[in-house]
Amino acid sequence: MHIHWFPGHMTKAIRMMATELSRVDCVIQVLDARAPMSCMNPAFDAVIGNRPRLFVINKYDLIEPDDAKLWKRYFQMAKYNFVFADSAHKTDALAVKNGLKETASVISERYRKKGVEKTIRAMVIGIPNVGKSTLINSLTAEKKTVTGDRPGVTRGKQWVAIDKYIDLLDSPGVLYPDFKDQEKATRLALIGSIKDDVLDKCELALLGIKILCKLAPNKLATRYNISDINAHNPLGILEEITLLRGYRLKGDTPDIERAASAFINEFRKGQIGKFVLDEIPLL
Ligand SMILES: Nc1nc2c(ncn2[C@@H]2O[C@H](COP(=O)(O)OP(=O)(O)O)[C@@H](O)[C@H]2O)c(=O)[nH]1
Ligand SMILES: [Mg+2]
Repeated sequence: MHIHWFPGHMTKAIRMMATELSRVDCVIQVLDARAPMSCMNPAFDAVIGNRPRLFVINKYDLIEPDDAKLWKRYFQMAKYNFVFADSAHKTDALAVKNGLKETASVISERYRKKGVEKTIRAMVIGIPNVGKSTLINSLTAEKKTVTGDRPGVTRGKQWVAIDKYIDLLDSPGVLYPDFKDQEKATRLALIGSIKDDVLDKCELALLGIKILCKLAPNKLATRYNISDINAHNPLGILEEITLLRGYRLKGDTPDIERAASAFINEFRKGQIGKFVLDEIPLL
């Protein structure tokens, strides 16, 4: 399977982003903690320019604390402003707000000297499905933006007042073209950042199973009750899942596609376990 992951509207989205960015003070770039490197979009860097940027390493609940420590070290060494967040459970709202205020302090200080308490206008950017809208919701009392576990749910622009000093602008997820790096494409597909309709579910599930067999075969074995996981290749494992779950089509044919969908959905929700798909770079 060759994953084509640069639908045409993404180029337009980058252009729109550049226009919106001219009206904001700083940027919150949301990354998925399971693949933060793959979520970095080189096309963003050019349009962000020298605006202050806070990385929110989101879906923190879907990785192990030891891996979080390694990411923390990496982001510190790279001298990035960053915070971890589990937006789905709204546990880190204060840390995110403080991180943003600190990141934007150069700007607020400049205004403060003139006696003005500046409202920081920040644009929340990132590739699809990393949790941009959920993050904004987690910072407000009421539900204000639309979220969904599929790319492309956010369209149009909406400013949300977080408090007296922070306004946030949600944005549609933007991917970048990198046709050659299919490993990255696979990771992005597994975390749900590439539209499912351009993917072959069975092939993606097989690639995912292959990765998990390397990372933590025991977690896979436990989730699906596979007793001799090392004796199977990825297809064998997917067949086992189909069998053990009793997924069948009419006429009793095994419904392998249903097993593939189940695997992908359960992986995305963290039900198989906590995994980091990207290699953590050593600086
Ligand atoms: N486990 C977990 N899921 C999250 C978190 N943040 C967002 N999600 C889920 O990820 C999916 C995509 O979220 P959404 O906010 O629509 O992403 P967006 O496309 O970047 O705006 C939704 O199913 C959210 O519930 C998080 O911190 N932890
Ligand atoms: Mg959204």
